[in-house]
Amino acid sequence: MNVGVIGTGMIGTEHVRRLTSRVAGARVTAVFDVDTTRAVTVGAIAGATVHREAHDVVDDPAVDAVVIASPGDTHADLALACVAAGKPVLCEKPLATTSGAALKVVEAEVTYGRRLVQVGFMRRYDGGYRQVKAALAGGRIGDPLLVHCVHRNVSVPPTFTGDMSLTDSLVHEVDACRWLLGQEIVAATVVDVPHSPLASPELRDPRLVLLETERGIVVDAEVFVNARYGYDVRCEVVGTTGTVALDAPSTGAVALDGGRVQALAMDWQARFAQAYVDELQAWADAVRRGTAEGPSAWDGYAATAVTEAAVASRGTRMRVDLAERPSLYEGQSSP
Ligand code: ISE
Repeated sequence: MNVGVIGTGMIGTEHVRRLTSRVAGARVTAVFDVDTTRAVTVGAIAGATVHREAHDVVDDPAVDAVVIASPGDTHADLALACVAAGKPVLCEKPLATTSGAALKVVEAEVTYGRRLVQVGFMRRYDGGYRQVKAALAGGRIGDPLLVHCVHRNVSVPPTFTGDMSLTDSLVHEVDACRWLLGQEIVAATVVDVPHSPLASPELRDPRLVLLETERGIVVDAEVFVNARYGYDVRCEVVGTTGTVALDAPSTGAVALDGGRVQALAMDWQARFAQAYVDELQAWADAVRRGTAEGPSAWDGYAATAVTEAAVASRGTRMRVDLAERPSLYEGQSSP
């Protein structure tokens, strides 16, 4: 399967490396980036053709499937182009920056008649999250009542502005909770907390967000993108008879000088390294079988609708009014 990769920044470069050396049955044959020098360097990893425009990757007759890893505000347009060309696409999150734009992708796919879009919610492929999901599915903790989520980044680049802690970071908690609980989120409230002096005031960092599901489960999600000490993602589901908590991949514990230290990943590439490989492998396998099975365009739309409500919240409870879910997405909670 020949893959075209649009966007060769941090995540795009890693996807090219993974598709080249870790994923079976796929190879990267075309790339594009607004920074041509970067595209040439990354393209050389795979011996790929470097295109002059993003859309040229989609239109390249030798490209069977596309990975979109360009900035978020370009995603919806490119995903629509892939659907119009009938090409399967793995689109990094968020699917779109507005719920209206995400819904257009859903509608285009419904018109096309079968799923072509997978959204890059890689946590669904993480071993720890899968254990939590299995414990819930097996009824091990009874009925879920509430969920505690923590999402802490060491720091963010200067390009990370304003509401991106909701649209780019919280969006993972939103998808993880929808998937774990098998329910839509119907309301979001951002609670004001004191801001870290180490973060730009524009960021309002950290943030505490309350999410409510359609059956009344409440999620409290802390997003702190300048936590400094490490990349720390936590999730604990509290049920009627027990709780289940996410384990991070083991890094070993070093006992030294009267203490015991457990290393943390310093960024998501390290923390979710295996999840990214498994996500790409599952995507490639599904595409080669002529199916699409991972997080769908509907999941991308629903998550964007929730983060949009969170952005609008500023202390007030905002309802999330979703469109009606098309039958194309019924029964989809994979992987
Ligand atoms: C980033 O874009 C990601 O997707 C990471 O998984 C997330 O942890 C980080 O907060 C985002 O900025």
